[in-house]
Amino acid sequence: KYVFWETQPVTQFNEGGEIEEGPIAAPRAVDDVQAQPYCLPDSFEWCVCNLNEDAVVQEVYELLSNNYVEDDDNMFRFKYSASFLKWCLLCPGHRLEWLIGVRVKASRKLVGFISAIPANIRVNTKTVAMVEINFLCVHKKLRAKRLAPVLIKEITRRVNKCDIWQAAYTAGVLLPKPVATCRYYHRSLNPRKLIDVGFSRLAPRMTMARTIKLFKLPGTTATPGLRECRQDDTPQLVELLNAHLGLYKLAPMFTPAEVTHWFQNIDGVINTFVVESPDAPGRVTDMVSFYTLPSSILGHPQHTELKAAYLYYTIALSVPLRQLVSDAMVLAAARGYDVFNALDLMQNESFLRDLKFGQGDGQLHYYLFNWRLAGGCSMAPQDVGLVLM
Ligand code: NHW
Ligand code: EN5
Repeated sequence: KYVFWETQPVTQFNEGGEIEEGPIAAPRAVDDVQAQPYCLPDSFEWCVCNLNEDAVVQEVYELLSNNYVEDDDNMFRFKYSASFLKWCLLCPGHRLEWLIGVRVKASRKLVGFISAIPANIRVNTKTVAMVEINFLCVHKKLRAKRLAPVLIKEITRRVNKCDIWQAAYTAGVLLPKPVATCRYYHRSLNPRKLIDVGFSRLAPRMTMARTIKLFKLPGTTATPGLRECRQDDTPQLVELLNAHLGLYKLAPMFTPAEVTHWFQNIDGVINTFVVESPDAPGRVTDMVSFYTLPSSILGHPQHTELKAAYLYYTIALSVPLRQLVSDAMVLAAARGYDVFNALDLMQNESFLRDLKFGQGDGQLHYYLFNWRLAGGCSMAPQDVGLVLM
């Protein structure tokens, strides 16, 4: 039973019937939103995590490195880098009061976090000013004390104070009620290490030598005109992205400032490549991007970190998507990544098998806060055009 989520404006599991698509809770005025922060247990206090300060980024980085998401068998834990957190959370339109920390009053130790960033998200025909919620984390020693609902209510209040009433978020856990459920797929770049650390296994009747050969990638990319994205590509990318994302039922709408921010090249954070047409110099026809999210390898004597690339947004117009993603993997392999990950959303199913991805044991549920789909229904992974970090 979902004691907290039953009280929230989210689609419940038992819903159905003739309900219309749109907000779940009646619209309210900003002035009617509670002015006071929610109460925390006595020994804790709220803080704003100003990620422009290196010492604060370091505290958030350490909280997440030690307490954030693990796989089902607790073998790996996400280890977002400090520079990744800055890229992700200091995006266009960010508000510092939406980077919420919880500290122990006595020691000032950071023990909780949640973040919101603004995003225009289209659901079917309606584009809604929303926030994306991410990095909800409570220190391991303070689990199951109902702190998470307080963090969620407080960020809801602060976002509502800015006249925003909807949110999108993803989670590996099942909550009321996913708008879509995607699967993770993994493509080995460094099979020996993946097998050594228990991320993958040697297939039956396969030797290590044959496995390494199976996953070997070409030394160079196949697409003529493929190059790193530059800031002056933004106008063309805005057009390409917003047109392409129109194919999906759930997708962001990017402003030029957002395209410049989300599709740049920051070593070890985000990589974006475009195809500049060999026939029409200056004309961008395709793009592929991936972000870097390493995981700590828990309790392994030799290896401590798994270097993973996650496929972000792609647009394939002049070459097959399979070729663009293959080139992205070649570039990732050359940069020393161990594994290349993707979800089965957008048109990704079209290349997963050919490019030797295998299904992972993790799922990713997509959720909307205060927005219901017609009839309380959900959509297929291929209808999802939104990738969150
Ligand atoms: S998903 C990653 C979330 N983080 C982790 O998994 C890190 C490791 N785990 C923890 O830190 C990406 C804790 O286990 C957390 C829960 C903090 C997860 N989302 O405090 P209690 C995101 O960041 C519900 C939502 O006792 P705890 C997205 C749970 O069902 N709810 O548990 C975040 C229960 O409610 P119920 C979650 O283990 C989206 C209640 O929390 C959840 O000490 C947030 C128990 O609380 C999750 N991932 O702390 C929602 N995990 O109804 C945003 C558990 O069952 C909504 N719960 O009684 C929108 C807000 C903005 C709106 C604006 C208009
Ligand atoms: C919100 N933005 O479960 C994020 N990862 O499959 C929060 N499995 O890495 C949401 N268990 O299958 C987080 N190897 C939800 C995901 C949480 C992390 C998670 C899964 C995704 C994962 C790996 C390791 C499993 C270790 C044991 C996995 C098999 C891969 C193999 C590669 C070669 C071909 C066959 C498959």
